[in-house]
Amino acid sequence: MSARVAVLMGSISDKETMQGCIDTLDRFGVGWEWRVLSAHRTPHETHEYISTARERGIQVIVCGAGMAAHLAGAAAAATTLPVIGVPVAASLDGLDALLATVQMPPGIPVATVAIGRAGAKNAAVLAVQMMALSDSDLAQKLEDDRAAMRKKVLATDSELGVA
Ligand code: RP5
Repeated sequence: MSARVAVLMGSISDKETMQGCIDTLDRFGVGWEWRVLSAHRTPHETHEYISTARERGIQVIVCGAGMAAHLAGAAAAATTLPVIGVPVAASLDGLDALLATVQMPPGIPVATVAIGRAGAKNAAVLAVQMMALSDSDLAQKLEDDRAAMRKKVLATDSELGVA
């Protein structure tokens, strides 16, 4: 399966958080590749990877980083592919990463999701939603996923019972 989503993380210490993204992409049957690349520690390699992503068939880029989280912003600056940012809680409960990821200047957006593993999962769902605009199989999988979630919540609701 060829990779359609690139998942980048600023450090191997972000891997546990970003695993949620990978697992969710697997659940939708979407091909991915992941790399450890840092806006600060490997700026040249990051730019090289991002600026050639489109020609390698990548459609969406997900970046997870903590602290002064500039990876998603640096990626967005180097491509016109959509970039989704996952703030990782490496310090200050992830508030530093959230602000660094979300506060992009006009013209260079980063679609920023929730802090941590919930955000990593939602980054994958959002990437699938973007690709589903031109992929009816993925659109159906999204509908099925919503239906499964609804069923699961209603099952737990009925299990609660009454006094
Ligand atoms: C960021 O700094 C990384 O994304 C990571 O969340 C944080 C800490 O990195 P390490 O010191 O654990 O490599 O660049």
